[in-house]
Amino acid sequence: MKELDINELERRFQEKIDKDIKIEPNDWMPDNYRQTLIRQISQHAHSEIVGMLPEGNWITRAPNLRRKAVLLAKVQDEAGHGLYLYSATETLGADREDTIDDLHSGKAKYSSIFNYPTLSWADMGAIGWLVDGAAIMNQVPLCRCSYGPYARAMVRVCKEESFHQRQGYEIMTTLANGTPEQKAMAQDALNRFWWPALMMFGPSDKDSKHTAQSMAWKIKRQTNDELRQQMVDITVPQAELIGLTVPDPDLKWNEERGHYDFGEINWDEFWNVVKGNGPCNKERVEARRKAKENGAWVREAANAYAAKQKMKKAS
Ligand code: FAQ
Repeated sequence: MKELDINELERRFQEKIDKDIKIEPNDWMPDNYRQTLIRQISQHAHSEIVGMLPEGNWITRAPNLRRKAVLLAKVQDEAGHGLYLYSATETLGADREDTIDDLHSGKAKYSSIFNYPTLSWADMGAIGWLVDGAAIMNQVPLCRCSYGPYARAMVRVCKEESFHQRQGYEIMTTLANGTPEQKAMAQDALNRFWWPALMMFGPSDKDSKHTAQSMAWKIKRQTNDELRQQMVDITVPQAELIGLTVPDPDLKWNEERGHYDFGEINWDEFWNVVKGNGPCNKERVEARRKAKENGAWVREAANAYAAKQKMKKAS
């Protein structure tokens, strides 16, 4: 194709983006747009799947049948989110097995938050409230992402995340209104998950290498810092309402800005976890590798069955 043609294709593509017309799988798109989406959506899919592990750890230890049933449903929802997202990645021409292999080899990232351990039942509350809360904050704008399949997947995902957030906050509310020991457990979970939840939004805008281009393409609709600020503004009053204290001595309402000021994130900790050196990184990737190994017989049986069906049809 001539240089001029590519320029024209790019011009038309950007015009669609500017007019808020969705880009669909068979539409022409610049290679970098495709690669950016494959990177973000596959990492998002990995996050959903790895994100099942910290909570999966508590299904057998839920305090009663109702809590167990709800947690089981929530963890299954995360599996569903992972599957929609892997499918969305496939619409861009990526091979699902390759993207999963990238997770297992450490080449692909997944959200830093899932590299922290879940030490008590209250962590199920903190994850639902804060982690799903942060996920919703980040994903509601993604429902307006310029790439159709990702935007549409996000609509359903956000509805389910909203139920997850409420169940987490309900656990925290129950514990915070319980015995002093239960309240202390809830506070301890908030203390451990607050900062990692704020880190989920990614590096500060000045250090975010992808934001400017992703905003121009309307993949991202808000910057990492804007979303983080919204999370703080919405969550602090929720903590106050149930009598818990956000572990940030610099947290203060700023009347002039109409926002909370908050302390500096420990970016060394963030990058350390992103690079694979968090408390549970190795354990998480190992669990996913083992799951793939242990499921090999299912894939083989399914392939054998599919081949047999094909032969039957052909004969
Ligand atoms: N952890 O230039 P930016 C959930 C990487 S789903 C690890 O700002 P971008 C549901 C980033 O990939 C949670 N790595 O990048 C659930 C990039 O590296 P690369 C996941 C991170 O893409 C709840 C580099 O740093 N949600 O929780 C993180 O513009 C409960 C530079 O960063 C999504 O994936 C991080 N926190 O913005 C499940 C949402 N932050 O790729 C179970 C979709 C940044 O060049 C239980 N993704 N990095 O090697 C996004 O919105 C964006 O990709 C951001 C990062 C905002 C995560």
